Amino acid sequence: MKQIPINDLPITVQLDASTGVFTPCIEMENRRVSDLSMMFYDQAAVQAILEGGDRLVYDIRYYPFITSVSDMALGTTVIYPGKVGDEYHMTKGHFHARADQPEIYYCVQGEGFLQMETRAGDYQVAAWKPGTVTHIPPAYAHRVINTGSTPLVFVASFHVAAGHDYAPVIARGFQYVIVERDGQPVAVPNPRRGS
Ligand code: M6P
Ligand code: ZN
Repeated sequence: MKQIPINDLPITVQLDASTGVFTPCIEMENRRVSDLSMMFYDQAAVQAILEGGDRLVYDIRYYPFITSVSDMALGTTVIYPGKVGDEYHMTKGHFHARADQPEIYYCVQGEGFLQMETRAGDYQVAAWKPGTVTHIPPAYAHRVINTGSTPLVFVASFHVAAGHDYAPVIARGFQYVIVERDGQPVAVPNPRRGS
């Protein structure tokens, strides 16, 4: 994240829940299929998309609230509808680099799932629709999947120091992948985990 000046005064931003855009915003990132190339299980489908010129999967917006005492951040993510092979568009997913840091995710638009998994293998999933709020305990990796036909928008609240650890998710993924079968989202065992 950028270096943000300390501000001990209250800050208010205005969110458009249909787009995830809030104003003012400090930082924005785009994530494309190329950024998630290791995350989707169907590597042939990934290559076919990349040969055709890549594709936007989601946007992230951040506002780190830096005070002289402690630093919360606001994030919004909009995951555009689509699939790579039969696997729905999703975030990369991450553990927090700091093992004592939880996070709150709040779905404001769209439908999908939040997958959560500990390093020891406890797997949990929450079905999401607008208004669903999930507390993600510190030890759980977290990934959001958009299984709908419209953008999925969620709000995140976390401590700036939490950090992102993507390595275990790149290496193994989550226990299940969410794929389309007969027009419906279903969870199937992740082929990358082996049997
Ligand atoms: C939320 C927060 C961010 C995170 C983003 C996308 O906005 O959890 O910290 O970066 O979602 O998730 P990921 O980094 O896993 O792609
Ligand atoms: Zn997080």
